[in-house]
Amino acid sequence: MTSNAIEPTNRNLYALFRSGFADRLDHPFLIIPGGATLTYGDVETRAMHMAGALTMLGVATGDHVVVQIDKSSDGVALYLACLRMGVVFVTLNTAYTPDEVAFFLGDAQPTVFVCRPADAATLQPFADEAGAKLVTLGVDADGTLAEATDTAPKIVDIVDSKGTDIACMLYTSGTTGRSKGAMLTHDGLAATAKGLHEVWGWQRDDVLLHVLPIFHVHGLFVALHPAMLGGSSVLFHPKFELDATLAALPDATVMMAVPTIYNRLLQADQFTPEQCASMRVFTSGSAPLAADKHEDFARKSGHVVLNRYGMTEAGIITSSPLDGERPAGTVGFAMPGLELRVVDDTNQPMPEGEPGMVQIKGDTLFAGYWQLPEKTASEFTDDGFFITGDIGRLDAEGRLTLDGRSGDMIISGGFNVYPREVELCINEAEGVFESAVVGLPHDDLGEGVTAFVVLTSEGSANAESIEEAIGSRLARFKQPKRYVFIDELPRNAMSKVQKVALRRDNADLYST
Ligand code: MCA
Repeated sequence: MTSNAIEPTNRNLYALFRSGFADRLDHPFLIIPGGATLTYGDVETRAMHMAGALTMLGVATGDHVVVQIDKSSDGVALYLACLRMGVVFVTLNTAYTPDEVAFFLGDAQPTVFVCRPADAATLQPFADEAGAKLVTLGVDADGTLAEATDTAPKIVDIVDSKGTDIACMLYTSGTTGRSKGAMLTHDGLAATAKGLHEVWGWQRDDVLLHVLPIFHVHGLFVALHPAMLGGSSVLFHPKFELDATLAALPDATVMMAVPTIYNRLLQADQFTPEQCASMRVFTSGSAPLAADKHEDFARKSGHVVLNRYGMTEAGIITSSPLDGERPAGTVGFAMPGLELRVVDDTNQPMPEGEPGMVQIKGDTLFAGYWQLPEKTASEFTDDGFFITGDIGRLDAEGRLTLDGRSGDMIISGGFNVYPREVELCINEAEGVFESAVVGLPHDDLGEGVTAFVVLTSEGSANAESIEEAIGSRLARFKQPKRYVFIDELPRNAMSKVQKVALRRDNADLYST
């Protein structure tokens, strides 16, 4: 049985989801391990009251609400409240430091900033600076926003949105190290949700095992959205924890995760075909799944992982088929309605099997970077294709294999890390002359953030002193796992740092 979703006239994304669960308000939606089970009706009612609380805080349609909170059912209700109100939901990685949050608040200029109760005192000055009201939301329905919601009126209307209205804004960094707000529309997110619902054969009685954060595309749009569209249940884990995940597998039918999570399952004796007997599909993305791990996974679980390829700016771009071959190392075929090409420097299609730049055009694409029209324009070709920055090749059937990235972005445990941002911080540390940051093969995280550092002539910096200097400025996951001190950085004739050489000559740093 598939979703009852019909095409509502109101293009508000919430209206689309509701058409999928309207007849299932008593059906379990968020099943929290060792905790409550909330039905679709419970979460919707909470979202209506939360919309009332936000309205009383002065939030209006079109405003930005920035959120940095731990994963919780109230966090989902807050997201749905923003959708219903036509408010732009801007969610931040909980690992971001106050310095990083200060940048996002200044850039996004929210009416309200929702943070964890424990962070309120530290972040209040940054909210004040940005002119945002600060409220708090904890994981046990605690915090000032939760309290306000308990007594706020219900707002039962869903704002009539245009499909081109912005629903969410997610920050993604770039080669310059400056984060950019990717504006995602109701229609764009709806296209991704409907595409995944179709391509992954979503069943209303599916049970999604959800162990990812919901501050990124993967956990929020790729996982939660198709589940809501189907009115399906979600085993809503606060975060990935190996034993809890293994224990939940027999109750689930669908799991989505990053390769690091699957790598860890592979190491567990309890990860067996019997433990996975109820599972229908394991999807993997946000980082490449190594071919050997893909094969190990099939041997251990009896399931062939379904790889897919996505980006914050584009949602899911390609997916391996639900029924059909899923060769290791490939990421499948372009999603329905998406045009994909692999081209050379003149935007001419590459011959079959030859690597080139992946470019895409379609309904799931973002509406641009917030307040950066020139930067946005520079990432599109004259004929309207978005330049992904990823290098790939197509086989005779149109199946995509990714070969890497044209820039030097690192993907660590599924999180994107932009070397320039890290280098700028390290270079300001006492005693450092310059640095180069690269990703090196790391069995658990995929790539380990690694810094090659040249000291000033009288410099006496070391790993501890640099960590001290950058600790409050960069989220932990961005901070180098290793520091390698060298006399000089390898450079070519144009004195450009040769990161390829650093990667080649240090490939086994984490395996020795
Ligand atoms: C945690 N740590 C990390 C990472 N995660 N270090 C590097 N890279 C990471 N990804 C560090 C913490 O800072 C901490 O360091 C130590 O590891 C243990 O922290 P803990 O929270 O316990 O980490 P974990 O449980 O080991 O987390 C690993 C994880 C997590 C479960 C793989 O990183 C995760 O949930 N990743 C999913 C990311 C995601 O959702 N990506 C989707 C992006 P210390 O002890 O020193 O403080 S969306 C996307 O990419 C596109 C659009 C797409 O296609 O999906």
